[in-house]
Amino acid sequence: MTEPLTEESLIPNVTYFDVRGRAEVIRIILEENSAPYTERRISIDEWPELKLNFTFGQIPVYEEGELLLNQTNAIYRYLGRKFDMYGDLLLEHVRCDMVQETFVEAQNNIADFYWNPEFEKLRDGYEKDELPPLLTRLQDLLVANPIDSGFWVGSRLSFVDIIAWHFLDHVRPFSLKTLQQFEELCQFKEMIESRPHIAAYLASDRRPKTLTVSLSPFGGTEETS
Ligand SMILES: N[C@@H](CCC(=O)N[C@@H](CS)C(=O)NCC(=O)O)C(=O)O
Repeated sequence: MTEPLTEESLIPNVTYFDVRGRAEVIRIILEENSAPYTERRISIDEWPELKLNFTFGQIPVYEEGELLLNQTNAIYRYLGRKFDMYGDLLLEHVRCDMVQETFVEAQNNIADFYWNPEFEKLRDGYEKDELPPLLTRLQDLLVANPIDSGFWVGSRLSFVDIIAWHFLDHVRPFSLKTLQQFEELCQFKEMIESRPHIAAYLASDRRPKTLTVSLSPFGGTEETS
C-alpha cells in the first residue's frame, strides 16, 4: 500500500550541487512565491557515486509528493504554470515560450564560454565581439513586449523574467561595464532584484556563493560570481 500524501510530503525538494547553476531559477521562483521547500545539495566529490542513483544521471531533480521531474526547462515551465507565472492568454503563453528558448541559447552560449579551457585566451574577444550583439538582441526582445511594462511578457511577472534575470546575473561578474551599456536590461535587472522576497533571498545565506562548480575557469569562485 502506498503511503498517504501528507502536507509535508508535498513540500518540494530540489536536488542540485551547492551552486546557483540550473537550480537558481527554481529556488528564486519558490522564494518569490513564499513556497516552503527543502534542498539536497550534493558536493562534487560525492557526485560520481551518487550519479548512479539518478535515472538520468543528471541534476537538477525536482520532487513534490509523487512527482519527480528532470529537465531544467520542464521544471521551470511546471513552476510557471503552478504559480500562475506563465502570462495571460495564448499570445502571452507563446511569448513566454519564445523568451525561454531565447535564454536557453543565451545561457548555453555564456556557460560554454565560462567552461572553455581556453577561457583566458578568449575572454577579450568574447567581451568585445560576442557579448554586445547578444545583449543587443536580448534588449530588442525585451522592448518588443507590446505592453511596455518592463517585464519580458505582458504586464506582470512571469517565470521567464526569472530566467532572464539569472542570465543577466551571469553577465554581471564577467563584464559589468558591458551590461551597463544596456539601459533597459539594467532597469529590468534592478526591478527583479528589488522585489522584496527576491531581495531577501539574494541577501541570505541560503543563496549558494558561486555560479557554478570550482572546476569551471570562470564562475566557480566567489570572486567570479
Ligand atoms: N538536460 C538536462 C541537463 C542537466 C545537466 O547537464 N546537469 C548537470 C549539472 S548543470 C549535471 O548533472 N552534471 C553532472 C553529470 O552530468 O554527471 C537539464 O536540462 O536538466
